[in-house]
Amino acid sequence: GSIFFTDKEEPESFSISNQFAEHLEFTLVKDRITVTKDDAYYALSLAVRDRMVRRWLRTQREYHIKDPKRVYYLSLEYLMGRLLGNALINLDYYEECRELLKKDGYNLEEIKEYEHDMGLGNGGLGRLAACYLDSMATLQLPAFGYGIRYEYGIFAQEIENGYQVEYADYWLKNGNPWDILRRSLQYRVKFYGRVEKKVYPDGTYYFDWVDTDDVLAVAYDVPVPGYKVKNVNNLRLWQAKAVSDFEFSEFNRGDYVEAVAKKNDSETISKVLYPNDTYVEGKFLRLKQQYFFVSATLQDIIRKFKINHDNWEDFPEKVCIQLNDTHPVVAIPELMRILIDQERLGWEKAWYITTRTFAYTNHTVVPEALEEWNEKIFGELLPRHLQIVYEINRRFLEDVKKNYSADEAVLEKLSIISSGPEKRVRMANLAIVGTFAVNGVAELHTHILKTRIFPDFNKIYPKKFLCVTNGITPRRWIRAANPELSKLITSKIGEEWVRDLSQLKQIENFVDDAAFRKKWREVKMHNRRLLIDYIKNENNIDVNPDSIFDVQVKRFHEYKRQLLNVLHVITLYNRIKDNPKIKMVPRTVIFGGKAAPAYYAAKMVIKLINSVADVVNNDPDVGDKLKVVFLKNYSVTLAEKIIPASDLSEQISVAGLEASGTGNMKFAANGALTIGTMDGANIEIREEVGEENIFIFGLLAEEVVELKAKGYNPRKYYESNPSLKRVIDMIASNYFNPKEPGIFNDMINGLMNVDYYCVFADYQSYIDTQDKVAQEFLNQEEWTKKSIYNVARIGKFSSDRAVSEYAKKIWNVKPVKLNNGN
Ligand code: 26W
Repeated sequence: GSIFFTDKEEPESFSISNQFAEHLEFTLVKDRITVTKDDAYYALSLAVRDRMVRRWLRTQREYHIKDPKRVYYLSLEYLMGRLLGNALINLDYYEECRELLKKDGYNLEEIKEYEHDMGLGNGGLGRLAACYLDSMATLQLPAFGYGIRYEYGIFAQEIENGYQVEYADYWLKNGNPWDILRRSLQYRVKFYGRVEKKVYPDGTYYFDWVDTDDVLAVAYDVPVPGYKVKNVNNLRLWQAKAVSDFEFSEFNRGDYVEAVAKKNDSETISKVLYPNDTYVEGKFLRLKQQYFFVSATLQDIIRKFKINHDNWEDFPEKVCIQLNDTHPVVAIPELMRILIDQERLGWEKAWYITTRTFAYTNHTVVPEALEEWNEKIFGELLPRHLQIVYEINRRFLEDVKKNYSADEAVLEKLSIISSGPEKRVRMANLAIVGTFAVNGVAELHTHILKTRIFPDFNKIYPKKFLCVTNGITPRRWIRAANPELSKLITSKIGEEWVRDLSQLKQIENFVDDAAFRKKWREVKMHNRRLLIDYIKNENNIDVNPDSIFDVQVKRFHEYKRQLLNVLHVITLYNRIKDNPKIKMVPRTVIFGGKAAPAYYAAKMVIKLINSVADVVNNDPDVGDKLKVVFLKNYSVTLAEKIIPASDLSEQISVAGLEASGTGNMKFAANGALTIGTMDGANIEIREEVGEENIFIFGLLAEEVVELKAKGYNPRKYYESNPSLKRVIDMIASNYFNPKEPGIFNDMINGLMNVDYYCVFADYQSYIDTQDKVAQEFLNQEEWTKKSIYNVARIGKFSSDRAVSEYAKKIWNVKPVKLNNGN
């Protein structure tokens, strides 16, 4: 007999109460007197983790025995949020657990609040990775997430005097009950050094990467439970550790303490998440993070492959590696290096294997976000990889010249190395050349990739470019975040919708049921009241519960145009000031989001919002007709509070720049109507919900291009539109910032002279559409119908659909069902 529970057919089931108590006493060493709420959170999480462990082990064992093709999802970011509530829901144990805790005198809802968000990501890309983990587990796919265990996640945002101020997010300060250290899983990662050519007596040769400065990668595993299935997948996060057994060089032997301390510097590699999205800094440490992550991950993947296989040709049949943007693209030359220098395969064979293993997802067309590494930096840190990249490029361009007619200009655009005074490694070009599939994240985005960003690549590889429209997990974003709506839906159509979101279609049958619509509104009001309390606590603002909850929450970026939203707010304010007795539909305009710490223009938009809020919220003429709320420190957890309470979802990027958006999907799935441009997935949301159930405005993507081509003059709009002129003049004349005159001068100058993101061009169309929104909100019955249609028709945007498409069109992986035991 085995001592392991995993081996028992019908292991005795654990009682959560017992295990909760055991962890409080034995793991945390607390008693009735010393126990805190945070202890309760920690002990409960460990008890819930215990319930996952057997499934987790069994899942990994089953994948090992069945040896199916596996997919490895490589991402520098995972915005997981809190894990306790999600684990309970996916284990189908939430209610039972709450009741058991109640008997012990604990309130689950309250305990949950002690969990610190796992915020190891910036925004869209990081949260998408987290949603996909949930769907991959739910679809029972043999999938593995890999990432970095940053000690500091995305910074905490405070607002001081209206300005964003950043604080470090030391999320591990009270420990983390969810990840487990794999004590024996450590890999050596090499940096720097030089390449040595070693020649055999027979004249053949190979390259050796020597005199390197090494760091260890240690594995921490996080369980990823599927929804109501036995599969528990794994997210493996690497932490950097100094090599422990180093010898002192002749040179520093004298200074022992200094030498040991210096070795610890290598641990800074996993210290902190880079807080920019859509802006590349080109920092050494960032490239170190990327290679550290990729090297450890490939070593782990290859170790697993070798357990069952000794023929490298099987590698692409057994392994698919999905690269989440270009951040892990150094994996391409790294696999080449391993195959050629270590496994001693020839170039052609190594290239054949490599290009059949990797697939790449592009997440942005914003030019500042396309990664390029200065060749000197790249070559200093990774000398062998630079050689390999050059050789990949040489052969690629050779091939293009031979098989396609391409002039010098086209060759320069295709080249992985940019020419010019400062040579750079273009990671997107490397990604396209080194993979078998490149996908965009929405239809329009894919179209723009093919026609505008990479047209020459698309000509060479017409079948390589695909679209997989993004999706969101209905477990977190509906079932967990909106329990009241979930109950109402389930009362009508059962609860299968949670794993098959297309079933929401059935609630269309109740659109004409006035009692159902009333309940629908009651749910929204319930959620609104929770948010009202939160706003009162946080910002001390009294919000009118009958106002339109008009919400824009997302990272701050000029292309997302929070500024356009502010111009609308000021326009409304002016209408009130002109006629304080005006009858208007009350609105609460809510903002949330972080700006990259070095992104001055975005930070000034935050300051403007807070300045406008100060004036508007304290003006007695305004009353409860209009309120402006900036909620600080937007996060996954805050999103879960805000989105279910919203009526209007602001998705107002300048057309052509928002690759997809995923917030847009979360809002619609919770019954908010969208006001948005024809950008990203908004277009597909419109297609699904019907044009009468969404508010579309503004220039189309092609119109933006045309306007710019013929010479866009924002001043013309300013001069010909009195309402716009008045709003801009107010900002310029320090109306909202009398104590800090001039602070918005740069912003105003930018708008008047360049307006790169076409705020002025879309202003009037936006205002008109907002007026239409207000009109339609007056008719609550009709508005409720539209809200129901939005939810009923949102099925396409489940991450289950998105992940199934990846599995079929790109990965070629199939589910591994787990049924035995518990
Ligand atoms: C190197 C700095 C950096 C960091 C992150 C550059 C770019 C990024 C991301 C690619 C930015 C990002 O999160 N893009 C968003 O990806 C989402 C998921 O596909 C899309 O829904 C958003 O439209 C896109 O902006």
